[in-house]
Amino acid sequence: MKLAKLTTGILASLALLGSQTAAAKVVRVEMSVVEKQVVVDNAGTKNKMWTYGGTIPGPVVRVTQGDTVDFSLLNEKGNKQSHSMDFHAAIVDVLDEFQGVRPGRKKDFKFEAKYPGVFIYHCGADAMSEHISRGMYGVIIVDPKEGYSDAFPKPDREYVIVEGDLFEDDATPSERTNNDKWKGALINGKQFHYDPVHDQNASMVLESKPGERVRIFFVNAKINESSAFHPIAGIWDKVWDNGNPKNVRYGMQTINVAPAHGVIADLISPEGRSSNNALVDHQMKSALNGAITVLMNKPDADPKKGRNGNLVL
Ligand SMILES: [Cu+2]
Repeated sequence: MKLAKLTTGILASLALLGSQTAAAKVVRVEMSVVEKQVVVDNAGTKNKMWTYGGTIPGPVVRVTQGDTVDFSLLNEKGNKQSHSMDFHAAIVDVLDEFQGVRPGRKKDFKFEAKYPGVFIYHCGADAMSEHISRGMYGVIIVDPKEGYSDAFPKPDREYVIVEGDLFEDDATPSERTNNDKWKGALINGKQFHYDPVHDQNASMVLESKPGERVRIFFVNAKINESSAFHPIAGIWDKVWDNGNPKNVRYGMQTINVAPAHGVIADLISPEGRSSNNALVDHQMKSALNGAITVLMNKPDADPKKGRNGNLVL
């Protein structure tokens, strides 16, 4: 999903703040809340979901450390619920900026993205467990102001993967809170979204060329359970906890990602041969109910996938 494509309900535009702060920008981000039926698997099954902009996850917001996000949330007329926006990249007042917005109303607030990393955003309206597990979450990437370096190299490909919950449509807020009526794990909004091995209806996989550095921006949007993020047949070359270049770990097998947390994880496939990885939540309950993503490393990899802002397939 390209930032430039955010025109359906969402508009992101950039404006220079002034010559004094040439690097820092004001980034305008608008989102609408849409309550609708959303397809949650590759077979076309629909569930009653609540969304930012009509998709699960919502649009990827990408700014640079030091930028100011100038944000508007429109809760569309005709929606039944109040909704809100909680950017984990913001340092503000929970009783002010993150307050709920009633249907037909709009709320604006600004914040400076002070820390680099990969952060979740989500709805915090009551009951939060229902709003998040019906799909109200997304990712904001804050690129470090220093840019790339030997310690934080530029990747060849970038993909965003968000793991979320799927509950029975009629699960109540308290059932969701207790993880009752849990049905499966969503990867970017669908069970087995990129896994034709476990789901014959799946039509997409992530791709790279042999030897490329593939960077995964991973966020766990499940409401109760951690994710055990592991690249089957590979080792994470480097992992940056919270996506901050200062928090580096080397040669990791499985990364524990708490609910509402994110990591950047880099994978480098063998050079000179084709190979495949399965990026899984190694908790079997999650993996076998939807949280498996196939990454194919092959010489004829699609040149567009994971490049030029194509972060979400
Ligand atoms: Cu909400």
